[in-house]
Amino acid sequence: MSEVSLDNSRGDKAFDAVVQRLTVAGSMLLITHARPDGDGLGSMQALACAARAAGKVSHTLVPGDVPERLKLLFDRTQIAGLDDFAKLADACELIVIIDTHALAQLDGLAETIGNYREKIVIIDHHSTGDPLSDTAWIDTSAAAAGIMIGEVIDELGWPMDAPIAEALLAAAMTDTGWLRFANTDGRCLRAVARWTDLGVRLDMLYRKIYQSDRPERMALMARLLGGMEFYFDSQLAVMSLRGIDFEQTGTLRSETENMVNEALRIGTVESALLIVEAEDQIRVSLRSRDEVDVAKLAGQFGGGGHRRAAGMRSTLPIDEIKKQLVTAWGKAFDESQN
Ligand SMILES: [Mn+2]
Repeated sequence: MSEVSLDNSRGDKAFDAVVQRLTVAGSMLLITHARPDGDGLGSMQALACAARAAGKVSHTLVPGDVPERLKLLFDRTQIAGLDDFAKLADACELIVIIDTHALAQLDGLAETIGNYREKIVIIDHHSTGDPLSDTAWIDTSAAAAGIMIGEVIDELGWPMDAPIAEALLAAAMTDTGWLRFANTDGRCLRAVARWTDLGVRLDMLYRKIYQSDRPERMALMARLLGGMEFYFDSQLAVMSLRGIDFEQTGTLRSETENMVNEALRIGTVESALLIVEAEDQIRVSLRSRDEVDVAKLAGQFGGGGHRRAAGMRSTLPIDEIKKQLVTAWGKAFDESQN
């Protein structure tokens, strides 16, 4: 993956170009990343609903499974899968890729998406990715893709109602850890205030997203916390979950979402890693406070993301990738102190 440098300020050429493409398109296919989160799904649903309210045809697609609990939250638009991609991509005038511009995040689409380059528009806030289109608004200062989608909808003058606002709030609130993470800024808070005023109950949204766990997930969490390891004077916390942990607790890989953040409750912890053994590969979530850029760290292993939140995958055995990551983190931390 390469660093894409584009003009990042609001109201710039990239923003205008995206708005222009959306203005003239009569039909669009909206796509977010595989293993979708609240930001990807919320952004996609909000734009899809606003586009339909503006009289346009819009479809949504995820290249892979949608977690069950998020499916319930974002059920206002039917989400297509990989099998429908070619048909929808051929039929639609525009393909909008939201909350990613990395081929590695598009899974089964990585091979074919390049054939549709002329139709593609990117709306993303990640620093790492691939040059999938010439029309790309990539604003790494945006707290969530949902913030950007809200600004696009406003600029287009498309209708904004309470359900659309709720989808955007789900996007912004989950990507900021309910307004706790360092990416929470005035731009985000102003948007959150405006959307809440449209009649969204934030407490109900919180309950739906964060207080609807199954008991099984708590059992998985207990294993995760019990097995937490510390390195470098407890500045690095490493958590791992193996296949057997999921089998014995009756949980799914998708239920580990947000668990990596638990380690940041500890005062000394500068970075946290969650290493998950999936079916055919290892998935790692990385979080950091200030010193270490985990997007760069993940980049050493073919991953990417944001400075303080990143992800990567590996086919190495779990103990080997853990060893390599701990060593790489130590180096990155030392460098950050110079
Ligand atoms: Mn996001």
